[in-house]
Amino acid sequence: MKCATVAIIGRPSAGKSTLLNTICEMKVSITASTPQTTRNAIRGIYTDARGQLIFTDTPGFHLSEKTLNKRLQDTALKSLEESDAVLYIIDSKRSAGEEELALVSHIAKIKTPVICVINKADIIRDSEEEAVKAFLAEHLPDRPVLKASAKLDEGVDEILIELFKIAPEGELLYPPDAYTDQNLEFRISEIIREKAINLVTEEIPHAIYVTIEDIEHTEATNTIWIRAAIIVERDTQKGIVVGKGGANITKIRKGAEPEIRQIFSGKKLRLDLRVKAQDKWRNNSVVLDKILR
Ligand SMILES: Nc1nc2c(ncn2[C@@H]2O[C@H](COP(=O)(O)OP(=O)(O)OP(=O)(O)O)[C@@H](O)[C@H]2O)c(=O)[nH]1
Ligand SMILES: [Mg+2]
Repeated sequence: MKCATVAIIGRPSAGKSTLLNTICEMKVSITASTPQTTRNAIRGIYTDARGQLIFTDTPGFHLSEKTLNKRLQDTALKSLEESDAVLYIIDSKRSAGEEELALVSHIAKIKTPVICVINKADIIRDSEEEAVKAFLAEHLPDRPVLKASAKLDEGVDEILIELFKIAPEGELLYPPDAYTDQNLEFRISEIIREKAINLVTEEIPHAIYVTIEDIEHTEATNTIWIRAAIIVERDTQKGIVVGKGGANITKIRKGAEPEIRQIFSGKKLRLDLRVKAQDKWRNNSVVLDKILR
C-alpha cells in the first residue's frame, strides 16, 4: 500500500478546489469564478487499490499586505512544506505575472517532489500552452508537467498515476471510504458561503463569512434545524446579499439546502439564514482566528 500527503497550490482561480472535487468525486471544497474562494487548508482523501492520497487544498497564492490575505498566504505556504508531494496548478488562461513568479520561487526552493499541472486544458490556446511550458522550463526545470481539465475530468487519472509513483509505502491514514476530515459546522458554513459568493460580485464575495449559530435535532419530527448567519462588512452589502424582498437570501437557502441535506441523509432540514454586518472583520484577529482555524 502507498500513502502520501499532497499539497495543491497555485494562484487564485487556477482550479485547485475544482481539481480536488473531481479527484474525490465529491464536493469537498467550494469553488467560485471569483478569486480567493478557499480560505482554509481543506483536506480531501482519495483511496483506491494502489493506496491513499491525502490532498490539502489551499488558498490561492495572492500577493497582498492585507491581514486576511497574509494569513491565507501563510496557510498555503505552510502546507507546501508539510507534504510528501506538491501539485502546482497553473491557470493556462492567465499570463504569469509577479504573483506566479513569487509563488514559483517558493516552489523551486523546496525538496518535496513537485508535479506541475497546466489546468483548463479544455479552453487552452496553443500560444497559451507554449507560454506556460516556457515559464515552467525556465523556473522549474526537471519537474514533470501534465495538462488537465479539472472541470471536465480530463488528464486527472494521469495526475494520480504520477502521484502514486512518488508516494511512499505506508498504511492508510483514513478509512477507505473517507473523503474529507472537515467538521460538520465547517462544511455547512462553506456550502452556504459558496451559494452566497456566487450570487454577488466585485468586493462583496471577499467581505462574506458564514457562522453557524445553532444546529439542533428534533427527534419527534426527525428534523435538523440550522441557524446560520452570513456576515458582510457594511449595511449596503447586507442589502445586496438579502436582495429585493429577500430574493437572494431565498436563492442562497434553496441552493444550500440540497447539499446540506446530503450530509444528513434521511432527515428533514430547516435552514434559517440571517445577514448581518460586522465592520472591518477582515482586520479583526478574533474573527480571523475563528474562521481560518
Ligand atoms: N474551463 C475550465 N474552467 C475551470 C477548470 N478548473 C476550474 N475552472 C473554473 O475556474 C474557476 C475557479 O475554480 P476554483 O476551483 O474555485 O479555483 P481555485 O484555484 O480553488 O481558486 P481559489 O480558491 O480562489 O484559490 C471556477 O469558475 C471553475 O469552474 C477547467 O479545467 N476548465
Ligand atoms: Mg479554491
